[in-house]
Amino acid sequence: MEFKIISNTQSINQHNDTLLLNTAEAQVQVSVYSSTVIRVNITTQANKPDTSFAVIREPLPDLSYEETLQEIVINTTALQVRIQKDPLRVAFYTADGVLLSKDDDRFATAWQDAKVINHRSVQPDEKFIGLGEKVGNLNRRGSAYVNWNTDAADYQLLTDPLYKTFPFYIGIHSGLTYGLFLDNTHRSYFDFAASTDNQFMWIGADAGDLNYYFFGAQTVAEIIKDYTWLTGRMEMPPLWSLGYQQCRWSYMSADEVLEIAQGFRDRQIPADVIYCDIDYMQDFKIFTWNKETFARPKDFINQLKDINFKLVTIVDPGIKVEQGYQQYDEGVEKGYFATYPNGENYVGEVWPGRCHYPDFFREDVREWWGTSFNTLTEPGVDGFWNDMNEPSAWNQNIPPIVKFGDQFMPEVRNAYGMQMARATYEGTRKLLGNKRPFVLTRAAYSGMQRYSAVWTGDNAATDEHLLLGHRLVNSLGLTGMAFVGVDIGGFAGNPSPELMVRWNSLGTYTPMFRNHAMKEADMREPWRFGPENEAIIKKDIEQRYRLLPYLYSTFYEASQTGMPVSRTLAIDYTYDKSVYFEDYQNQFMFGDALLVAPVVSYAHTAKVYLPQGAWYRLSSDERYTGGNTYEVDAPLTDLPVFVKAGAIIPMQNIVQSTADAGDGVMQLHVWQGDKPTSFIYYEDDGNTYDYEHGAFYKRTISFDPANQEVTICAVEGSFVSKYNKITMVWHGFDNRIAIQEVDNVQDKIVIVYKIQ
Ligand code: MIG
Repeated sequence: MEFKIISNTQSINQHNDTLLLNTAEAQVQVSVYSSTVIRVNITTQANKPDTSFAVIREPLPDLSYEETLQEIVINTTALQVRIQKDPLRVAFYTADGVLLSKDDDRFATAWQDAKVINHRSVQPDEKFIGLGEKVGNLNRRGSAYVNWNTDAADYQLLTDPLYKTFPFYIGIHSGLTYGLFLDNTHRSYFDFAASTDNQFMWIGADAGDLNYYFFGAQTVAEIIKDYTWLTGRMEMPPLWSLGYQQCRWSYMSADEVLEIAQGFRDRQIPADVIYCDIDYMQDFKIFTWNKETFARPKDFINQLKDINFKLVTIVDPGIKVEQGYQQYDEGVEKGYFATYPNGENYVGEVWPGRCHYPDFFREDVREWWGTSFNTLTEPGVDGFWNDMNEPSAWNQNIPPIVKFGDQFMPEVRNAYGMQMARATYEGTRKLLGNKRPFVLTRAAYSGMQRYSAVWTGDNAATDEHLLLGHRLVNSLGLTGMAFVGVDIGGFAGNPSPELMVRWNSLGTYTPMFRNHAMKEADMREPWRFGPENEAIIKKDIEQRYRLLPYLYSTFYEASQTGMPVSRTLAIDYTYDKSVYFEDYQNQFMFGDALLVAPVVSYAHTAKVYLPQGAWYRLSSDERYTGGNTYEVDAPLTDLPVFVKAGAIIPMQNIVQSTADAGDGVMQLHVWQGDKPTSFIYYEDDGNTYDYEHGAFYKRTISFDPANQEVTICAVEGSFVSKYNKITMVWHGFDNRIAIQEVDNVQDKIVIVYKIQ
């Protein structure tokens, strides 16, 4: 095996925005994207085209550096990049010279044949968070992971890899933060000092460049903001996709879909979305409808629309090998499929039998795929679920000689699912005109948030999966994915009624709230668990609908700053050791104001850690002093949820779906606190892209404890709010709780409430 470590700098040049340092082994290319974002690309193929699936920004046009005998220094207002010349070593410091992160002095960047490995020094108190959909603890120190998108059916608590690749982590030490994104789609490796020698950590990839972006902002939130500036942010999701979603593998006929949807309306359990899993198709042929069981798709979707349900249908990448099937014929004729090196189309087996795999890396193939959705959009499907796009071939290996265009499968596998979901998004967006499509994907790569929501694949109906699932949601949030769901109830197996109730109550506080079960599982709808449990499930779904104005505004924040909706406490309480303890690591903030403590189904009390500040139990307004742990009641009827003192939370009355106009009253809840707070309320039509042209309604609401005042600032945007009245609901303002109402919610004026 050939082994090399990067050695002395032989030449230093500047090419436009990039500093080029040559050693005998490689070229080191350094460019500055912003004062807090630096790219370092260590490449052995300096002349190959520079492309990325993730990055949507360019470096700053000019770069300046200082050179001394020993080193090269690039200064930004926030950072110092110090590159030692002999041997070449890269280090990042704050502007005032405090070390953030650097190469391991001995091994730095090294190669074993094509494999590139970067060894980095580790600080004694250093913690690591991130990497997206990865099992294990919030603090990843001591764990090692591989990125290789995998159909991880039956995954367990320590299974790695799973479906997605987000090679981005955040390091925390000495009261400092930094982030590192390794933009390389080959199989990649992250070892967070998991080796017995814990003096260093290493990251690497089977081949390709050591192409990384270093983030030096000094809060986790700012690092996420920079990472999503670099890789893009989500658009506003359709409002209906934030409602309750009912899925199953599969509702077997149009009649059954309608019956289930009607079941929600009959029982007055709010819901917005129902799904068709693979059995709606004819012989699992993508873009077809089963001729018998889904004979008249338009009729049945219209019936769903009449009762305010949206339909989401699944698509897999595998195109059935069958002459006369449109997508097969077109794909073969145009050469749209992945091939062997001799030009034959690769064949893998999945649901339809023998299949070809579209080459989603090509623009013409993505366009073709996108237009194929007309058989779904034309009858009225609104959401598009992308499964099996790791890609899966019954979980068998795809031979490494399979090619997507010029590239072999191992080079780009980790981005295949992303390109499929991108094709789905771009195509359906065109087909739907001005309406927002909802796209959901299982496989993903960094930047996925620009096109699609994700869910965490085939979990199981166990308490351990409930806890792990929410950690996955929170960790995905650190890597730009705000719109995330897990199969509520657990995909495989049958939840006990207690687990179903408990998991559903956590679903209320999960960015995407979808109940899903596998084929062999018992029916999973809210009314399958007896009347008492149904009542609790209904109440928790109703709570989701009450919170929608808050949730939608929180998604707006995600679209503007990349801040996730479900936030590990490590974002706001980065240096509080307790948030990393195994007992508390599952807790999270749902938006800015609500702290949620997931609880297993068999426990009826919970040990909860409340970070510093004051907190109120949402269900009782009982006040708690933060910086402490508490043993709190956690009956199945009342998941422990706490409100941060000073919080401002807009709510609404219970509606049966997001299409329901409601009573026109916004309930603006404010909890007493001793620090000034504010909340950006955001609303638009929830359905179209008109918000991009000013048709939104935005107001900053602030609470001033010194003057005991709540101010609702003037409206920005041209959209007319659906609420014609605001009701103030005060919490913790002893004896002064009074409900006040105001009618002029549309006015472009400042409303001030004097409390008392
Ligand atoms: O081979 O479409 O993760 O959500 O229900 C299984 C059937 C294929 C896996 C997905 C799951 C979906 C199922 N799919």
